[in-house]
Amino acid sequence: MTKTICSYCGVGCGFEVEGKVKGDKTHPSNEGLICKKGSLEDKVVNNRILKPLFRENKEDEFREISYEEAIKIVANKIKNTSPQKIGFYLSGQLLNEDYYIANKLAKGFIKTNNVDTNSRTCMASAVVGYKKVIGSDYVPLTMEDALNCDLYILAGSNIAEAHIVFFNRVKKAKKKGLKVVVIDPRFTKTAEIADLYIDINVGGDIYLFLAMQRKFLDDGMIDFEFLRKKAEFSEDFFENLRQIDIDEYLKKAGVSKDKFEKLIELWKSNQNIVGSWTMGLNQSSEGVEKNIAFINLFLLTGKMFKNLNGPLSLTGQPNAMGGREVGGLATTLAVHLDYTPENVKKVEEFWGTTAIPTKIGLTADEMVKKGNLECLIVAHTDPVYHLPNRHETEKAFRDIDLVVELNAYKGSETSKFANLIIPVAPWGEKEGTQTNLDRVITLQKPFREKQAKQDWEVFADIGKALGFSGFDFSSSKEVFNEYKEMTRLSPDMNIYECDYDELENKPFRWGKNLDSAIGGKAKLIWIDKQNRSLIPDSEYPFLLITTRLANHWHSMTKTAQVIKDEVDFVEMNEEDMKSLGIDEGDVIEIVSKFSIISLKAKKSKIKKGVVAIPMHLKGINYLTNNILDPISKEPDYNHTPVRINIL
Ligand SMILES: Nc1nc2c(c(=O)[nH]1)N[C@H]1C(S)=C(S)[C@@H](COP(=O)(O)OP(=O)(O)OC[C@H]3O[C@@H](n4cnc5c(=O)[nH]c(N)nc54)[C@H](O)[C@@H]3O)O[C@H]1N2
Ligand SMILES: Nc1nc2c(c(=O)[nH]1)N[C@H]1C(S)=C(S)[C@@H](COP(=O)(O)OP(=O)(O)OC[C@H]3O[C@@H](n4cnc5c(=O)[nH]c(N)nc54)[C@H](O)[C@@H]3O)O[C@H]1N2
Ligand code: SF4
Ligand SMILES: [Mo]
Repeated sequence: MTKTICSYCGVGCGFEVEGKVKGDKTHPSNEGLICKKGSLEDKVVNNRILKPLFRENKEDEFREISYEEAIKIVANKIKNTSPQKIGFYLSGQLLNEDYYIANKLAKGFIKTNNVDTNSRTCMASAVVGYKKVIGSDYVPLTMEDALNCDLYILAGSNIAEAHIVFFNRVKKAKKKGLKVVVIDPRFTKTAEIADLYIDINVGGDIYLFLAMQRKFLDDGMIDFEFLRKKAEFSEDFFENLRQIDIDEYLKKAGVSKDKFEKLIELWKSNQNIVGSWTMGLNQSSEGVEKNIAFINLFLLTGKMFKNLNGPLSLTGQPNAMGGREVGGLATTLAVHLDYTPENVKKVEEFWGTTAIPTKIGLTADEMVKKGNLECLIVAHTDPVYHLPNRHETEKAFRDIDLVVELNAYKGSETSKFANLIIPVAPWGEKEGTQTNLDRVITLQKPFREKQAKQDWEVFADIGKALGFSGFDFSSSKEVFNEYKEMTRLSPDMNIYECDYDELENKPFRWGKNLDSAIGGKAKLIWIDKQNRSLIPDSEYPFLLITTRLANHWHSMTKTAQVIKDEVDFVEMNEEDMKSLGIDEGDVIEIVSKFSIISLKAKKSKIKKGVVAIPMHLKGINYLTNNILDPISKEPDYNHTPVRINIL
């Protein structure tokens, strides 16, 4: 029997593999539970890439080359390209060891700061929100806090499909009295278990959160004693709040007075309150503001920095937290250290290098579309599929001289634009560590023969081919041990205390003293509604949002091999369908300013005027707009005006 961890979502369920995959009863994240796609993960074996493939020009056919030749091609290109023209596009699905070596190679030795990850499209708004309010991006709460509090509020988060095992634990906690509120423009499977469902307008969140804050002020719910002790704030905040007209803001939020009163009553009558959010808040042109406005609800009422209270952002990918910790985002240097002259010096000393870039680099979408890159290395992610406004993405990829893809499976959208594809070992064959959404590090162990090198080995081979020292590792454990030593450079990360060999049986939650560390001071920041998104008009009267399904994982390179659930449909409000004369199953065209897609119509309890398409559809981002949040640079995936054409 091999103990390992699921490589899909951020819940990070522990597995036992022996003939089949079972949930590990001793693992703190899942206590033996497992979801369908997790239980089928060991059945994903087809469609592997086993030989490096190369083509000089993107129009040519690929030809097989040797691994040594592949590494030589990358090393030669890097040698002959200025560092600013080289980019690394990483992933919240890489293991800590993969991330660590990629980051060390890129920032420390090739000396490019153009290192970013698909987490930019996912968690970046939460990262910035936390940093602005509590000064660091540590995610202070755990799933246990949510399960044991009195009231759990989920805004823009459909855990029934996206964090399934956690959802099942929430359902159990409900039997013991936990109350649940769901704020979502769709009546989701999560909403089905809610005590209160708030059918918010798409993009209406800040209006609702401000109306709540004004009501907190009117009803004497603000904990000024707590604020004076724990927060920096100015009186202007409350002056601004007094200008908010609750009725007007509720109308703009699309929320009825009755539901609003019920929500306030729940807030008043419950002692311990936890709030979570995912893409419904993050993926927005005002993602950072949505995050701060939500966190402010907890700060204002003193429901922060104490057990069972506060904002718990739910990370989506299995190791997006690890990526944030290692330093995979363009906005951090390494081990949660920002780009300051002192930090650069510390990191240079640790890695035994000099002249590390001193400024943050380009973020994901910018790197691809505005970076004028000559060489881009993509690992464990499919940016051609997942970046917004795909026509622009494709053009940018065509213009990059050498696109290198590290993948384990065939058929990614990025592979269509790659010059070189290097095979790697996937889950089941590779080894290393993963940090789940509440800071638990678990070992991912192999249980099959390895058919290719794993991601970090490829990065290390590139480093060695370039003549750099510091890339001679013989195992994932050696890499982890160097990384864990590096965490001593951070004031709060105590990952150096954990033991690689013990991780197999004893997952390690880092940051046990963190709650007090970040319980220092918060900033109460005034936020008002922004208007940066595209607005529906008579030509494009509907708003498109894009959402997840329980049994598929993103572009489905793995899940489509074992699960046949359909993804080619568009959810619509029943009344909208009726007034347009559309029946369930009719094929209709969804047209945005950027493209057209034909899909089957499906009835849904979704807000009128909103349509939803599964983000798993490979061509989904031909439709989406290219607006980014100005600070987090996270795309506005959930706000594209569209019209419906009946065929
Ligand atoms: N099965 C499965 N699970 C996954 C994944 C997967 O691919 N498949 N991916 C993982 C990853 S990487 C992530 S990031 C997470 C994402 O997890 P979630 O964010 O929970 O999933 P989504 O379905 O993308 O979006 C969440 C909800 O936001 C709502 N929403 C849209 N616009 C708004 C808005 O303006 N306001 C509010 N309040 N709500 C809005 C949508 O209706 C949707 O129900 O899932 C993770 N888990
Ligand atoms: N419209 C719209 N777009 C979105 C979103 C949305 O909600 N709506 N969500 C955004 C979010 S939150 C996310 S996280 C992204 C996800 O988007 P992606 O990260 O692009 O999606 P995946 O399908 O998970 O891509 C993972 C790739 O890694 C490959 N792979 C599997 N195992 C290994 C391995 O061990 N090593 C390597 N090197 N490769 C491997 C897979 O075959 C696959 O090609 O999409 C973003 N884009
Ligand atoms: S809930 Fe997430 S981590 Fe757990 S088995 Fe399912 S996909 Fe894997
Ligand atoms: Mo994500």
